[in-house]
Order: sequence, then C-alpha cells, then structure tokens
Amino acid sequence: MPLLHTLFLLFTAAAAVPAPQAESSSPASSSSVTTTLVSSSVTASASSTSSAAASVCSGNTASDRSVWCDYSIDTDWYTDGPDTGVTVEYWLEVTNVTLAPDGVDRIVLAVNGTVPGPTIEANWGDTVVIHVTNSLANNGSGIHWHGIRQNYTNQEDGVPSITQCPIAPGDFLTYTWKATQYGTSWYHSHYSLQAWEGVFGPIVIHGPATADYDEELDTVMLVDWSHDTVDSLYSYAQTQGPPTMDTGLINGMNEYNGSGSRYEATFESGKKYLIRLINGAIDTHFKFSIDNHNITVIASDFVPITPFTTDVLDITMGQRYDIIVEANQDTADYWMRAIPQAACSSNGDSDNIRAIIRYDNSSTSDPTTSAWDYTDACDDVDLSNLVPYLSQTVTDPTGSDLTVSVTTNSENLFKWQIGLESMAVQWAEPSLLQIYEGNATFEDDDCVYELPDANTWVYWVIEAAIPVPHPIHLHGHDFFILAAEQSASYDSSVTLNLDNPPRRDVANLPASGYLVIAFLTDNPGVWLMHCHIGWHTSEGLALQFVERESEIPALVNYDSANATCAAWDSWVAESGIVEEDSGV
Ligand SMILES: *[C@@H]1O[C@H](CO)[C@@H](O)[C@H](O)[C@H]1NC(C)=O
Ligand SMILES: *[C@@H]1O[C@H](CO)[C@@H](O)[C@H](O)[C@H]1NC(C)=O
Ligand SMILES: *[C@@H]1O[C@H](CO)[C@@H](O)[C@H](O)[C@H]1NC(C)=O
Ligand SMILES: *[C@@H]1O[C@H](CO)[C@@H](O)[C@H](O)[C@H]1NC(C)=O
Ligand SMILES: *[C@@H]1O[C@H](CO)[C@@H](O)[C@H](O)[C@H]1NC(C)=O
Ligand SMILES: *[C@@H]1O[C@H](CO)[C@@H](O)[C@H](O)[C@H]1NC(C)=O
Ligand SMILES: *[C@@H]1O[C@H](CO)[C@@H](O)[C@H](O)[C@H]1NC(C)=O
Ligand SMILES: *[C@@H]1O[C@H](CO)[C@@H](O)[C@H](O)[C@H]1NC(C)=O
Ligand SMILES: *[C@@H]1O[C@H](CO)[C@@H](O)[C@H](O)[C@H]1NC(C)=O
Ligand SMILES: [Cu+2]
Repeated sequence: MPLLHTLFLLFTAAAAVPAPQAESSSPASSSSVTTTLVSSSVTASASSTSSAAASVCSGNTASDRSVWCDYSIDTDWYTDGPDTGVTVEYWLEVTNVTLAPDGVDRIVLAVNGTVPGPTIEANWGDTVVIHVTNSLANNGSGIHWHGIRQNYTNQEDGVPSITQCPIAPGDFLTYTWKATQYGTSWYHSHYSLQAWEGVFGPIVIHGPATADYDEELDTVMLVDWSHDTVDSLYSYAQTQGPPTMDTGLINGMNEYNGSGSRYEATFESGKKYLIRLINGAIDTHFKFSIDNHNITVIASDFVPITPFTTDVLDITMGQRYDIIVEANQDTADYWMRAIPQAACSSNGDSDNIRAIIRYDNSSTSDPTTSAWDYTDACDDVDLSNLVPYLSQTVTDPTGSDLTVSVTTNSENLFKWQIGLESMAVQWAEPSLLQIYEGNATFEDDDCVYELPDANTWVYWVIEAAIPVPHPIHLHGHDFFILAAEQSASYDSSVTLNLDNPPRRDVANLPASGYLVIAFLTDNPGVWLMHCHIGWHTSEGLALQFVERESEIPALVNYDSANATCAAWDSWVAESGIVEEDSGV
C-alpha cells in the first residue's frame, strides 16, 4: 500500500536524524549555534544515528560508552553537566489526517502527519527549541515533554490548565528547554485524549551509558490502537470502564487481519544494539521481548542503572527502558513482541502485536520463532533490579498520604481521584498564571498541594483499595521509590528504602496496594502528578504540586502566556467549546 510505504519511509527518516551538532563546533565551544534538522533528516541512512552520536563526544566509542566529552556516566546531572552552547530547533505541526497504521483507515491526529511524529533529538547539554503549530480545526493543543526535568522552566512543561492555556487552532507556541538529562523519552499532547489520537513522538538525548554497545537502532515505540478514535470511545470509558483496544502498533505499524505491515529492523551477527523502548499506550501494560534473545537493561526512564539481564521486560504506560540486545543467535528471523497483559489491559489482538528482527536483510519471510514463557501480570520490573548507577540517598523525608479511589458523579460518569478530589481545572485559567497574577484561589477540585520549603525531601504514600494498577507519573522531577506492594496496606511496619532506591518518573501503583515515592523540592513550579492511563487522567486522577510558590512569578514569561490565553479565549468564544474532562 502506497500510504503505508510512505509512512514507513517517514518514520525511518525521522528516526535516523543525525545527532544535531555533528557538523558544528565542539561541545566545549560557548558560541551559540542553531542547527536545523529538517532538511538533512530526509536523506540520512539508518546507521548514521549511532555514528553521528558517537562522533559527538570523542572517547565515547563502542568499547567505552561511559565517557561523554569532559563528563561521564559518573556526573551528577541533577547539579552538573555540559553546557554545549548548541541550540537545536524543531518545527512541529499538529494535524488531522487519515492514516492506516495497521492497514485500517481512521482519522488520526498526528504530529507532522505521521505516527509516531518526528523524533526530537539532541545531545546532553543542548538547548532545545520547538515551535508547535496547532493546525487542527476543532481541538486545542499543548505538548508535554515527558520526563524532561524543566529545571526552573515550569512554563515549558506543556500542560493546559496548569502551565499554559491550550494552543488555539491556528495559533503556535514555542517551547524552550535545556537537556540537563540524557536518555530516552517521548513528547505527547496533554490536551484531552489527544495524545492517544496520535499526537506523540520520541525524544532522544544522547549521552553516556552504563554498558557498551556497537550501534543504536531506531527508538521502539509501543502503543495500543483502536479503529475508532479514542474521543469516540470516551463515553463508553466513562460509563462502562476502559474499552477493549483493537490491536497495538510498534513504531506506528502492524498487521491486522491480513492487511498492514510490520516494523522491521536488521541485526548484524555479533553486534550489540542499543534499543530505546517507550510505552505510549492509553491503557496497556506490555511485556516486551525478542524471541531467543536476552535483554540487558541499562536505564529506567532518564536514570542510568547498573545493568541487569532478563528475557521478558515489563513496561507500563509512560515508562521507558534503554536496552542492549546482542545479535548472538543463528542467522534467521525473530519476532519482537509487545504483549498486552490481560490482568490490567483489554486487547482484541494480544498475540499479534509484533515486529521483525532479521539477521539476513534479504529475507522476507515471517519468523517461525516462539515467545519466551511469561506469567500474565501487571507488575513493575522487580524494584531490586532498578539500581541507579549514580547513587543518591533520601534524607529525613516528611510524609503524607494520598488515596486513589473512584466514584460516579450525578451523571453516572466515572470520576477518579488522588488525594483531595477528582481534578477539575480550567483550560483558560492555568495555575501558573493565577500565581503570577496573584489571584490564585485554589479549590479542592484543583487538587493543589503546596510545598513551600526549598530543598527538602517530601514523600507520599499513595494507596488504592481497588484491584487496578495505576502508572503514576510526576512532572518536573525524578522520584525515588521508597516502597511498593500489591494487595497490602501501608502501615508503620513498612521499611522505606532511603539508600539509593529506584529513581525514575513513572512507577506502578500495584493493584490494591501502595506506592511510596519521595522527591526533593529543588525545582520551583506547578507540577502535575497523575495516572498515565489516558482515561484516568481525563477522569480526574491527577493533582498539582505548587512547589516554592513565592519563587514562581519571577520565572514566568507573562507576555507569551497571556498571548496564548488571549488566542484561546477568542477561539472558545467563537467555537463554543465546553470542557468535559479534568482539564489535563
Ligand atoms: C537548574 O537551574 C538553576 C537555576 O537557574 C541553576 O542554578 C542550576 O545550575 C540548574 N541545574 C542544572 C543541572 O542545570
Ligand atoms: C514538520 O512540518 C513542518 C511543516 O508543517 C515543517 O516545516 C517541519 O520541517 C516538519 N518538521 C520535521 C521535524 O520534520
Ligand atoms: C478531524 O477531521 C474530522 C473529519 O473532518 C472532523 O470530524 C474532526 O472534528 C477533526 N478533528 C479535529 C480535532 O479537528
Ligand atoms: C477534539 O476533537 C475530536 C474530533 O477529532 C472531538 O471528538 C473531541 O470532542 C475534541 N475534544 C476537545 C476537548 O476539544
Ligand atoms: C477481516 O477481513 C475479512 C476480509 O478479508 C473481513 O471479511 C472481516 O470482516 C475482517 N475482520 C475484521 C475483524 O476486521
Ligand atoms: C540469557 O541470560 C541467561 C542468564 O544470564 C543466560 O544463562 C543465557 O545463556 C542467556 N541467553 C542468551 C540467548 O543469551
Ligand atoms: C542490508 O544488507 C546489505 C548487503 O549486505 C547492506 O549493504 C545493508 O546495509 C543492509 N541494510 C541494513 C538496514 O542493515
Ligand atoms: C486574575 O484576576 C484578574 C482580575 O479579576 C482576571 O482578569 C484574570 O483573568 C485572573 N487570572 C487568572 C489566571 O485567573
Ligand atoms: C493580556 O491579553 C489581553 C487579551 O486577552 C489583553 O487585553 C491584555 O492587555 C493583556 N495583558 C497584558 C499585560 O499584556
Ligand atoms: Cu489510573
């Protein structure tokens, strides 16, 4: 099918953008360089990603990935790191298109017309500038750079109702942030359910690693997929619970009922490949595997870890893993699998969400390999395996409780909540602006938790009585996982792990259990914490931390914020659109 072929080429091109400053001055240079990635991306070949990245910082080679210019895997990136002086700039357009990622046509809201959208790629220490144009006719937008710490740049976090008004149709907004971390993430719309209509794409920040590899493959983005738009499924979700998804996509491709085509990658025997894995699903916990091959995990979200090896890897919504896979099997074709876990996800095509790894790239036949054994369950990776390479200790944290629950409102629609109430914030009154204008009057349904003290450790005991796991995501920070347990309630006998616990930005709240997370109040701003199941975010399972409120106004670019709100207000007046979800 021509359409799919085009999509595949677009994806390949997007994933193969050479590392941004490959042609510019050395990272040590303080001069400001603006590199435009767009034109070079189309002709780049798949292998240039790794070679360009490797050439960026001399010393970072296949036999030693621990070094990075004058910095290394030992650098404490929370307080230190390169300042390359390089600015990488992207233009993204949110569009309304018809695509058939798995051979079945549907309306897709997409970034630059593809699913996933273009990869945002930079080097550790670069400044990233992204101009987002909303070319949709009937939706606002707002792009969140998931996992990006936004150190003192809260306004760039991209969350309507919290850090900005939605971008009105026809309007655009420029986001600017520094890549103070390195590794893998993704960007996605934070407006309504738009992310899961297709408005998402990968983020790759090149930097050092805790294990060596020869080459880097494309990012591998896993999503679940329905043939109806998620907007049209929302009323079902609000009354019956999460709908069964039809299938899933790996890098925007799959076969469904004999049509469509699968994503393919080629291995050269003997080489070790870095693969960056991302779960962008609306409601699917995947087990990821490659038949016959082990997986060595070297980073969880943006945090490098002491490597561990497994055959099947759990990845829940919003999480990322950087993995290394060695081409140590016979020359043949192998299935790559993303298997929705029935314990918490409902999918009509569970055994068929697959891509292909070929050792011999002239082969066109389907693999005949079998999956590794696994037990269907929605567990996070065993926490004892997630040992951050850069050790950090939590000291004297002060704690509070947050309860997760669900009720139905007067219209019999599901409303989830964490803490105070089910979130209901207003698109046109972002918290950040309310604070700037000095008229913040937060009500219970704004779900605000004030954290006035700087550089103190706070911890939160998140508990749920209902047997549904929730992937909890925090903006603006990595959190430290002090404890987690399924089918158990928290009490004073639980030992909190304060000594280099797992650290990341999404963790699973186990079914009928508890999750205890801590973070340092080192980043003034209004930061959302929410469940990353798309339905649950829209149904209110979110809160906002107002961190160091007195320091926030000085960080706000008021003219930009006010202009976005002005355009939004006039579009609302014209279109008569009414907010029907949590506002995030
Ligand atoms: C974060 O921002 C603060 C305030 O601008 C700055 O002092 C600090 O060095 C930044 N941290 C990093 C890792 O860039
Ligand atoms: C996205 O599309 C816009 C035009 O709509 C184009 O200017 C830009 O170069 C594209 N960006 C990428 C990264 O391909
Ligand atoms: C996308 O296009 C369809 C068909 O024209 C339309 O019904 C829908 O409202 C559009 N969506 C947005 C967000 O503009
Ligand atoms: C966004 O557009 C879709 C159509 O593409 C529509 O169903 C939905 O109601 C719109 N949502 C909002 C919040 O604007
Ligand atoms: C699968 O395709 C066949 C025709 O090839 C069609 O009759 C059938 O309805 C399709 N099934 C689904 C679930 O789409
Ligand atoms: C996978 O790892 C296990 C444990 O480290 C090892 O015993 C096994 O040989 C490895 N298998 C492959 C295919 O590399
Ligand atoms: C496929 O094989 C050919 C011939 O060996 C080689 O030149 C090419 O680079 C390979 N392509 C990929 C994507 O590995
Ligand atoms: C703050 O109050 C002013 C005056 O009442 C109002 O115009 C403005 O919209 C309010 N700002 C926010 C963000 O609610
Ligand atoms: C903010 O935007 C409004 C239009 O909505 C405009 O009337 C007002 O002057 C702007 N405020 C400032 C301080 O620029
Ligand atoms: Cu949830």
